[in-house]
Amino acid sequence: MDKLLFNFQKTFGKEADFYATAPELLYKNCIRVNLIGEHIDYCGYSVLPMAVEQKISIAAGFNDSEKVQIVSASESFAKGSASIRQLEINLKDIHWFNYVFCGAKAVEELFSRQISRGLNLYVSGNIPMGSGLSSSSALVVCAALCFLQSEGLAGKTCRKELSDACAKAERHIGTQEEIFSIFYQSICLLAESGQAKRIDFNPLVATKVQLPEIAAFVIAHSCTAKEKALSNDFNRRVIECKIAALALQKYKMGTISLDNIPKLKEIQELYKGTLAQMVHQLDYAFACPKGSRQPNDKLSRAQVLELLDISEEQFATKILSANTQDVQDFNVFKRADHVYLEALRVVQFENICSAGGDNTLEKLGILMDGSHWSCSKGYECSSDELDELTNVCREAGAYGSRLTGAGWGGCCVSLVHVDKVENFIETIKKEFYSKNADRSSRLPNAVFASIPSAGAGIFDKN
Ligand code: NG1
Ligand code: MG
Repeated sequence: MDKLLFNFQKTFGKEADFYATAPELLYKNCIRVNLIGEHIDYCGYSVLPMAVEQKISIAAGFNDSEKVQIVSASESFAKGSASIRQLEINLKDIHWFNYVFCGAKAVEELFSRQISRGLNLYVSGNIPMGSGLSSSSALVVCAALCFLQSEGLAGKTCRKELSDACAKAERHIGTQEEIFSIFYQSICLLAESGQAKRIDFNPLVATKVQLPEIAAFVIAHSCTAKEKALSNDFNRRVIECKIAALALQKYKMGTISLDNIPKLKEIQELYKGTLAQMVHQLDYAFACPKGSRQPNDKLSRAQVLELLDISEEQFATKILSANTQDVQDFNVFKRADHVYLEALRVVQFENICSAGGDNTLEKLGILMDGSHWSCSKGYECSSDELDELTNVCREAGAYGSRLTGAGWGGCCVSLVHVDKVENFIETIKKEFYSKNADRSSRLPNAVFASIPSAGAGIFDKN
């Protein structure tokens, strides 16, 4: 920590103001690893993340320039600066430091007022962006904590309110599902020592899930990263889920509510069916009467309009997002199929944890592998490297291994017996990381065993 303060002083030529007087834990934020439940939060379904040790830290100090100035400990990260009167994010020119501006926006929106004082921020952390470990959201939350403090607002909000505000603020960077993707922020803020949480949405509730004592989770980076703000792959999936929900609504009701697009979970409530039954409903809703198309085929834009009985204009304005306007085909069935089965795996994972007994790790591992293949084949959000890495992990003795976070790169998480962690890590170093120079250069930060840890520290005194 001394190093952080030292570097702040070296960079900005004066001491970090409130870091120096603040307790150790201020402005640190943990990251989370999602154990199971991928790409279902924005469909309304619960997910099961765990907070881990790795942290982002920010040292902060006032400046008189009415600017927010941001420097990263990593030299490959550009410096950022913006006037406090114009903390706008240019979506055509996204940089890592925009997540800091999102944190400022969260505070502005939460208290309906503008940031009033310039701030110098020095950011350090050992987690790369685009790792699938919510590093971006951890940065948003961590920055928001700094602005709360600098504006004299610390202690005037609670974790839930702040999670919500941070999640909404991440939309400034083009992530589409603002409100529903709050699980990042929420686990960052709601995590408690030694626990995984089931996070439910609407209303936001975090419920403790006791993991087996012999379970360790090893997180390993695939050495390829994907920043989802830079492509439309993520938002495209969100749209495909919306189309699926509308198609199911149409099949059941004969009409659709374009002004209030239902989530797949609300559709399940409409059908009053189990998750497994919903998978069958998909077959009916997407069956093609003339047999010219299989239910799981891609739909062309014209077929979507026909299925939902809407105009091109309604489609473009009510359903598509800014960066999906030009998309011509939609993989609707496969995406919804993944969502319902993945939601079911989350329920099963939690049930197995609470039942305990024989073969618990084996059972959890099967669910994790199932989740990975569903992400890879059904949601198509894996990558060659992630498929390779998860295979290496399984062969090295993991009970199960899966990509975590949005995917297309980033990390995987593997379930390993606590006594086998060291051996396991040695094996994957040999079988994956030593395969080329780029991979080996990323060690030792690329792999770590997770120690469930406490969430962001600013509220810990209250
Ligand atoms: P990552 O890759 O950790 O940023 C993204 C979404 C999550 C969730 C996962 C997939 C944001 C801010 N994050 O996570 O809400 O949908 O993908 O499960 O949109
Ligand atoms: Mg992210």
